[in-house]
Amino acid sequence: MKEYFPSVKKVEFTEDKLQPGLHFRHYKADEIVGGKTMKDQLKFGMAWWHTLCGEGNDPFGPGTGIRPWQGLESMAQAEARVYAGFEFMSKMGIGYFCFHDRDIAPEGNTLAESNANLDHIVKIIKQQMDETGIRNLWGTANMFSHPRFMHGASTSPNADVFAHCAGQVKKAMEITKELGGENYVFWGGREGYETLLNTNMKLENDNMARFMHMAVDYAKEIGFDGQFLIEPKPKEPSKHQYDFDVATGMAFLRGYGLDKDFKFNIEANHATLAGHTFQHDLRVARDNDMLGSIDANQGDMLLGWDTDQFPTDLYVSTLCMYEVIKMGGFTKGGLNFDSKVRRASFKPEDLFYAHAAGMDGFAKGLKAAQKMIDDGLIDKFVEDRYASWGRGIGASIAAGKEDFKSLEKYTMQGKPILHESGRQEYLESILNEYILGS
Ligand code: XUL
Ligand code: CO
Repeated sequence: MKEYFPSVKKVEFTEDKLQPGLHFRHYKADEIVGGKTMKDQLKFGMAWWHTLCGEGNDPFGPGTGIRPWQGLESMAQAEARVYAGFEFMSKMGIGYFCFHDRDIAPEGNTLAESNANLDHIVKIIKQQMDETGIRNLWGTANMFSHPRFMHGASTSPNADVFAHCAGQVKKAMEITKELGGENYVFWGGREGYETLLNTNMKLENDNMARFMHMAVDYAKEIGFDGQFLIEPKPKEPSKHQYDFDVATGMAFLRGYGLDKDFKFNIEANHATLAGHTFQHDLRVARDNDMLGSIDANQGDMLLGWDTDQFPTDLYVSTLCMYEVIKMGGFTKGGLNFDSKVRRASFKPEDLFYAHAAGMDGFAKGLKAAQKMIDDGLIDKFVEDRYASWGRGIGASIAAGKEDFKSLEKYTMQGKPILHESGRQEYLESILNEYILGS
């Protein structure tokens, strides 16, 4: 069997954190953290589109990446990517992958031709999955690249586009089921608008909901038991995307009676584009029992777009894993590296270094978050901060026994209001200790 990355051997853990070269410094697949192996806690996934299809092109120039499948004709290239991808994941010890339909097989001239291309590649993927034990975290349909989606996908003003999308998602769900996908993702990159001057927003949202209902019905019909996930993003490529953030997505799902059928796939760089911290969107989803899966990456504070960088910021990975552990860990979800190497990191080995950096960042984050939870110091601080709700007037309000009149009477007694400090700086210094000490 041809080796696609001969310069790289299986990536292993080293005790020596400063040893140069390609190693894991914190990620030890079998180490138990919080009662489970790191591998099971983190459920890392490789994003087919970035790792196997991206070559570093940007609006100012073409790709720079050197990739072992370059120069082949499109179906041969798609096949080579499968073998190379499974070699890559095996060498990295990554247990899952995520894909768009058009990442794994080229689009044909007709839907039927595209579907035939998919069937051919899916067979090879299945065989590689059987051989390696690597699984599918989620599948999705690319309904944003082809020019037919210029006005949107299920929200296009053109009903023929809606029909095309239905056919495309039908097939994408079928192959995700065939590959044992644990989730199916909807990211609506062009489900939004450029100007309200030409947009019937109400109709577009109604249509998007019609589309989601059809997907739910079809999943039932074919017995697909993966979790449906909405991936919010506020903009890019649209000026305004309807699934702006978790709160907006939740209002949409509830308004159209879809909230029992969907959870969220939350991407770090999308949350920050929406003006939130990553942890904020994770918390909103967790508090509503809708945190499904995660697209792990990070943005750049100085740039206003989705840079999809590999996640190396330990504060972010720690607070992310804090939310994941607090929800009881992943069930169907996982951590998909929706991340790409920088354009100047053009060598094939850079793909390995980048994933290792992300995996180490999350391993460290997992350990720090687990320590933070086991110690209970921060949780206790928060609990104490709200202690007034467990006694006296607070307990009475929470039990529904009070109203405006009774509370006015209570306040008229003139009891002084006593505050405690919020101690943010102290808590931040404690967080530092968990990260440094884990
Ligand atoms: C785009 C993005 C997508 C989704 C899947 O910003 O994150 O790759 O994850 O369509
Ligand atoms: Co994503």
